[in-house]
Amino acid sequence: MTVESTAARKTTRRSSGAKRTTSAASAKKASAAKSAEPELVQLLTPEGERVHHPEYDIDLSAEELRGLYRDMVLTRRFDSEATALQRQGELGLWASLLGQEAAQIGSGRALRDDDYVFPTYREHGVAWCRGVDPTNLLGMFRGVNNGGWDPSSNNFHLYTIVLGSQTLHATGYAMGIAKDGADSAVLAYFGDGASSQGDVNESFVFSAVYNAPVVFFCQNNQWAISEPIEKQTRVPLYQRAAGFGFPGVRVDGNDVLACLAVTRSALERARRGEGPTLIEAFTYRMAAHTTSDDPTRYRRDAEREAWEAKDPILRLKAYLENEGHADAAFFEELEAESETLGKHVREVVRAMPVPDHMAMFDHTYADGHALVDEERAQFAAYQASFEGGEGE
Ligand SMILES: Cc1ncc(C[n+]2csc(CCOP(=O)(O)OP(=O)(O)O)c2C)c(N)n1
Ligand SMILES: [Mg+2]
Repeated sequence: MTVESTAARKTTRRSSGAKRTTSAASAKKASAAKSAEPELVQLLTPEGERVHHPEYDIDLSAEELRGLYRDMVLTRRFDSEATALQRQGELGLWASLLGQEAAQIGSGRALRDDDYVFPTYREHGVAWCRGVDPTNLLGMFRGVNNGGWDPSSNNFHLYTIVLGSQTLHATGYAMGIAKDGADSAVLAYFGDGASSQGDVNESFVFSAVYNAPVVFFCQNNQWAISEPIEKQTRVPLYQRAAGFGFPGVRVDGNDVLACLAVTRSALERARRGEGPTLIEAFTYRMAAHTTSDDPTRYRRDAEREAWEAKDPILRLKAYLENEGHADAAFFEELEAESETLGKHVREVVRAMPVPDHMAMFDHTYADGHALVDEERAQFAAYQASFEGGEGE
């Protein structure tokens, strides 16, 4: 063999090696791109086609499917009624859940009665699943009470407006029930914006190291008022769980079946003593942040329109119809039930008693307080300063 030919062979080898490297690199790149695409657990496509998932699946009867549909329709009706009441001046404010019905009904229906829920201020669908009278949610938004209900009667904690704080309450509660030896679990809701709060990250640390039976359900509705998700995180939110040492999963938040299956599985895991799970429900806030917000100032109509095609109610309706699981009579009855609910909500809100202004001082401290007494006296004098003495 000549020197040239050896050199030539070497070159050939090198060049084919280089080729291999190139194709291996591009394959690696392609697979990295693929794995960078976060997996979304989905059981019902936006077109209403049933698909299967190797890890999460669910077998529901036609009646159960109709039940989920009914929950979503009535929740949406309640919500739109509340928005209308605010526009009519009957409520001071409303935070709509429009678009998030599947995330809330799916996760809410995964709960057992003895499980405990810590909501934010937007979980009207979960409240519905817990059997909280929807009109109870409206007192605070009308400004006639402090937003109270008895959390222990439905295992549904009070609405929490201080972002993320409820995840710590949930973690502490979960650590407590674990010490009691109960096999129930805790479900804590929060938003994509709240995921940046220290409280949420602290609750991840505590729940992980104490193996607390809590499921964190993050509704990533893509916006925190006017801040887009890109301003909250550089990685898909569910992937954060790995850094704390527990599983995270991203579910199609507009797919009620997938939300039910994934939440049920995470709650079961918590009950078995295997610790927390982070569920990221990938969804969209179709309405404004609250009735005080104008989303046209910071987001495009086209974005909302793209999500309208993924509507959680329409896709289940398509599935029910295609499979013959619901007939025209079912949809008609539900429409009538919806009307009745709307009327009931309007009547109850308008009849809510106007509280005695002085009553706000009554329950600040159980045993009274000198400062509160002083404030009470000042406020009484202020009221008396108006003509008629009532401050009206
Ligand atoms: C600790 C705290 N900081 C700021 C606010 C004001 N605030 C109320 S709602 C909100 C955005 C929350 O966004 P996200 O967590 O995504 O929930 P979403 O409203 O989208 O359901 C902010 C900043 C607050 N309530 N609490
Ligand atoms: Mg949000």
